[in-house]
Parts: sequence; C-alpha cells; structure tokens
Amino acid sequence: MQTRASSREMSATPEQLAARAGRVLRLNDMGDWTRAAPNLYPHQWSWDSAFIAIGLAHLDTRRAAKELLALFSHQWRTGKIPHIVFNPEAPPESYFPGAEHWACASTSSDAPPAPPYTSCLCQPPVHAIAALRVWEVAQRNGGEEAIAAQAFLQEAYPSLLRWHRYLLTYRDPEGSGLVTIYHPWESGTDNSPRWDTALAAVEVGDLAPYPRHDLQHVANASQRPTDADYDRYLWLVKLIKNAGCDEMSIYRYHPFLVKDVLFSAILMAANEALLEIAEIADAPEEDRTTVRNWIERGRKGLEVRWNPDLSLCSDYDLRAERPLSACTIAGFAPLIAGGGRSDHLGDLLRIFDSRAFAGNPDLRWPLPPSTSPGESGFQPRSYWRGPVWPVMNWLLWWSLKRSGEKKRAARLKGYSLAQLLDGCFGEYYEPFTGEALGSDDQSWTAAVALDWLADEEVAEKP
Ligand code: 2M8
Repeated sequence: MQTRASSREMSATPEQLAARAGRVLRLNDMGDWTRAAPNLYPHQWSWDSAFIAIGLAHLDTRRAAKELLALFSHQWRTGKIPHIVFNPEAPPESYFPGAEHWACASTSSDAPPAPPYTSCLCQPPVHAIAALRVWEVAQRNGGEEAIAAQAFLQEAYPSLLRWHRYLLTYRDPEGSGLVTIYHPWESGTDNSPRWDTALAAVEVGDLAPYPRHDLQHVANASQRPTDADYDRYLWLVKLIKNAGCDEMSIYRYHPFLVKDVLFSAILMAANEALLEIAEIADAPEEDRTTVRNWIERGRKGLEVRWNPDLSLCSDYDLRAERPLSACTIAGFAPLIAGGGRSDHLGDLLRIFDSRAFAGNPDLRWPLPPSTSPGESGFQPRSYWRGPVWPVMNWLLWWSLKRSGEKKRAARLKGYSLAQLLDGCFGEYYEPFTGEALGSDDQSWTAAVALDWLADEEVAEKP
C-alpha cells in the first residue's frame, strides 16, 4: 500500500479513499476472517473483527457475516469470545505471545478444540453492534442479500446472547452492571494510563526470557508498550493459566481485577443492538426481558462510576477498592452507552470540546487523543497513551449520532476522513503532527473509513 514517505502529500477523492480501504481489507483477507494487520497482528482479534465486519458490509454483506460467524465458532463453553484466534499459518516468529504460549485448549476444558488455538482473555463486545449493522446494510441492498442476512442474524443470535450472558455473570458476580477485566489486553486500550496504578501494584515473579517480536514491525520502540509493561502483561497471563483459566479462582486470587467503564459501556450499547436482533430473530420474550434488565443494571453501574472532578467516568480497581481516575477517552463511557443522565451528557460534550480533548489548539486535527494531553501519563507517540485512534473516533462518532449530536458527529467524521487521506490506514496517529504510527494497513482503520464514506450524513469539510 501507500508508503509513509510518499504519503504525506497524498490527497484522494472519497471514491479513491474507499478503493484503497477496500484493498487493505482484501490484503488482510484470510478467507472467512481478516488479519488485524499484515505483519504486526497476523491473527484474528475479537473486537477488530467486529469493526472489520462493519466495513466489510459495504463491500459484501455475506463476507461480513462470515467474519463474525468465523469468530463465534471459537466461542468457549462459558460463552466467552476469545480475544485472539491464532492463525496456524502465521510464521512462529511473527507475534508473541503466540498460540503455543497460550495453549489454552490444554489448560482449560472450557476452551474450544484446537487447532486453531485461542487466547483465554476477551475484548470489548462490539459484535452485536456489528451484526446489526451488517443486517441493516443487507436490508438496504434487498433481494437475496436481505434474506441471507436474516438467516445470519438467526444463526448469530444464540452466540451473542451467550457472550453477553458470560460477561454479565462470570465477569460481574457482584451484579454491578459493570464488567471486570483480568488484564489490560482485555480493555483493548492496553498501555493506557488508565491501568498504571493497578499494574504498579502487580508484583512480577519469575518469568522466562521472551522475545518482543512486535518491535520488529514498528519504526520505533517508543510506539509500543515498554518491557516493564510487557513483564506485567506476561506475568498476568501466567497467573491466569496457572489458575486453569477458572473464573472463580481468578476472581479470588488474581492481582489485577478492574471494572472497566469503556468495556461496560460498549456492552450496554451492544445490549441495545442485541435487543433489536432478538426482535428480528423472533427470540423468546424471556430473553428480551433479560437483556432489558442487563441494560438497566448497566446504566445504574455507570452512574456510580461518574467522576465529578473530571466530568468523565472512571474505572474502578476492585483489588485496591478505589477508582482509577486517569483522564482518557474511556471516560466518555456514558456517551457510548447511551441513555444516561442529560446533565452528564452535557458535561461530557463540554469536556470533549475542551482543550483536554478535541479542542486542544495544538492538535493537527480537532480529534480526541486517546489520553488527554493534560494527563501526567500522556505520551503523544506511545500507543494508547496519547495518539489518536481512528477506530475510537468511529465509536465516538457513532455514539454522538445516536445521542442526536449530529453537528459534532459530522465534524468528527470530516476530520477523521481528512486524517486518513494519507492512505496509510495507520493503526494510530500522532495527535500534533498527524503522523501515522504503529502498523500501516490496519484492517479496522480501513473498515471504519468505509463505513464513514458510506454514511449519508454530510461530513463537515476541514
Ligand atoms: C493491540 O493489542 C494486542 C494485544 O491484544 C497487542 O498489542 O499485541 C490493541 O490495540 C488491541 O486493542 C487490538 O485489538 C490489537 C489488534 O489490533 O492490538
């Protein structure tokens, strides 16, 4: 695809940008699933696949449906959808920790048969939102596609219901409405300052030496988590495996146990989508009542986590029994969940527009950095500690639209597309220079570009 050196001057029409985004998805297409990126991430990632399905829907709704069904075929007996399904054909030295390191099928009888192996963690549940989006696009296209999409929802529904049930039982034994994560990788915002305090309390024991294959695939190690972060990540994986991936033991002994507000908010929005899917799939009324209760429980849970000092939501460390109050985009959780208190929504929009996020005058584009530049852990080039993530902008754009904030949504879409005109489809972007960082040809970046370009609302011109 486009090289970074030549990309800076690039400009493209919407049609050219869509064609390039389509090429990225084809480049990463593995038949019925898509690699998250060509080199850095040669496997199937859970929430990446959901965003990818949203983009694929504009190219081929049947292929988009397959993306999700392929992932669901590796669902655990507990209902968990694993965060990675390992590609048996990926070169062993392409990604660490790979299939052999996790070897979940030999650790837990709840894991699906291998190969392919899966990880034993999970990621935010964007899947019901994606499944509904695929169905909507197919309905618009009509004919055979619409019929196939109806069958797809019918097939996907039981997996989605089991997945959400897993999250609201195993991951919320307290009945708080909020999901507990066992590892920063589960949040999807891996090295965000959100986790600094909780991770600092994890004492790392004996770890065998391990390779950092990820560093081969980025221009500079500063764009990835540090070795100290990785030690903690691998130590937590070791503890989860030592516990046989048993949820009760993890809950009892694991040193990293956090209520994640972003994950929980996505689950709430996904529960709304699930409710619509339940109608379409003609599911029993009893299921719908359950899902409605989950939504209500979630809203209450999120309200408890409102942080008036930041005018954002904060995560909660169950081990230390205290909130984790970093100023990051995760704090916009109530906007993503939808249906929250209107005064909180007003506060969130004010913070969104302020110099803490999209209103910072030094930004290349008025797009929210993953971590606020005013936060002490902010680093503009380091992964989830500052860069702008197109996929997060899609989530915020979608949430703004759902909340009736059309003008802000149009602005976010317009500038997000302007950022992607470099043709790199970078994983993330330096907020002040607009430089693409991490992997190029990142599938979910291409996918969200396709969805933005297909959206009928007029984008604000930068
Ligand atoms: C990143 O996470 C993986 C571990 O899961 C990694 O750094 O190796 C995160 O950005 C995560 O959110 C994303 O799903 C994954 C693949 O794009 O990469």
